[in-house]
Amino acid sequence: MLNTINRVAVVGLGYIGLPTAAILATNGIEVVGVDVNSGTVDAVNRGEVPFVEPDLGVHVAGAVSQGHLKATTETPSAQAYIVAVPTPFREDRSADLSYIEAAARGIAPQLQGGELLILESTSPPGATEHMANYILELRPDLSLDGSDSRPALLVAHCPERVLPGRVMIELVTNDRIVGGMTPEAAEAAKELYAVFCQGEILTTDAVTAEMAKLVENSYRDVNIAFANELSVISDKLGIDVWELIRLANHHPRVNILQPGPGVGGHCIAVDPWFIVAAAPDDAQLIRTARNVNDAKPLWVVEQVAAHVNSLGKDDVKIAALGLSFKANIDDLRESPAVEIVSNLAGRAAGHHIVVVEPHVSELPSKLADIDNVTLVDLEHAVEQADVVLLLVDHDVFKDLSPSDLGHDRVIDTRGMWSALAG
Ligand code: SAJ
Repeated sequence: MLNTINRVAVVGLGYIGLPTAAILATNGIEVVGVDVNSGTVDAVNRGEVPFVEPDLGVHVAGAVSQGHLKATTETPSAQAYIVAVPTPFREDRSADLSYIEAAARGIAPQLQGGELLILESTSPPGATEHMANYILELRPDLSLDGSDSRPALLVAHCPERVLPGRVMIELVTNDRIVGGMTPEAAEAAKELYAVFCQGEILTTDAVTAEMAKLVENSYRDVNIAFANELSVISDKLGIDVWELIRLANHHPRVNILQPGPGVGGHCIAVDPWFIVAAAPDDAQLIRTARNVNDAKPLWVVEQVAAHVNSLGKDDVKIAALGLSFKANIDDLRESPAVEIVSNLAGRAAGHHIVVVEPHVSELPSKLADIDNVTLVDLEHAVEQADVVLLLVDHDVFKDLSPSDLGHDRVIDTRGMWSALAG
């Protein structure tokens, strides 16, 4: 059926929507990207990418210059729609589906029946059904199954699983889960993804696909929480946690992840809460893991504050290396590094924090107005720093070494230098 699909609208041109639009377009599909942000739309139409993701720029520039990809703020008519908008959580940690509803309001007037509608946004169980019902309320002349002679829509959930920093590779190579509101919808979505996905495409129902995505990220969150808890225990016991994990991982069935300053990003720190909200009495391990990881930035702040106090100086200079939520990207969303610097600045009011983040040109709003925090380049940061606080293991920091910097002034929250030494 999908051999006939050659025009796709991708709603939401963010970290997932734009790569998906670009890869479809470079595989010959006519793609229209839709975004509420006219700056993003203009950038894409110039063939530019408004954020850092390796190889994405080449794909976007190529697709735009070949005329296969263009962007607009108005949802056009298309044979298939891919919705890739944010699903943040609210204050009470329930999912905010308002962006999905807004996308659905844009799509609904364009529908004639027979279109494929795919929700890619990470969603709580039931969100795809919610989107389908929301559209059918706006368009009671359509249906999901062709009943009462109303033309059918094919609605599916296809969660993305790509790793920021490797998106253009993993879009092609990862296996993919496709959950349909009907088996026909799952098959149709499978055919569309087969245009670029070389991994296995596994079909199921929509709610299982929603849950599979949440479970994958919770699995990782729980395992990172284990590593983070080990780092706190090891510190109490005077053990080097990096060496401990390296040794334990020699066991053939043990593979402990790496402790860090906390878990950031918009996925792993968010998605487990959707499971907790769906089953609050039962999701105990998942909730505890979230709390362990959420507590880690404050633990780092306490460590640095204790170190600063031990120096007995009034104007300590702290060089904080890295702000993004993980290595070699510019994404500062939910970044534990930002939280640590902001908290530390309040705690160490008389001291100065110089921040190095080679992937951004200005401090994020949370730090921009703090007097004792400035963004500087690497050389200026470390040369006179009393404390060198490594928050992100960017490649550009790997040339520094604790022996050059002086071991007694280094706090390495990522174990980067320990890993290089080991
Ligand atoms: N982190 C650690 N220790 C580790 C691994 C990660 O502290 O051993 C931290 C990172 O520094 C970062 C956070 O966890 O702050 C998340 O990083 P990540 O690399 O684990 O994951 P994300 O958020 O970049 O991408 C995840 C991926 N999910 C899984 O690996 C199960 C990706 O495949 C998903 O597509 C993505 O979430 C998403 O969009 O949901």
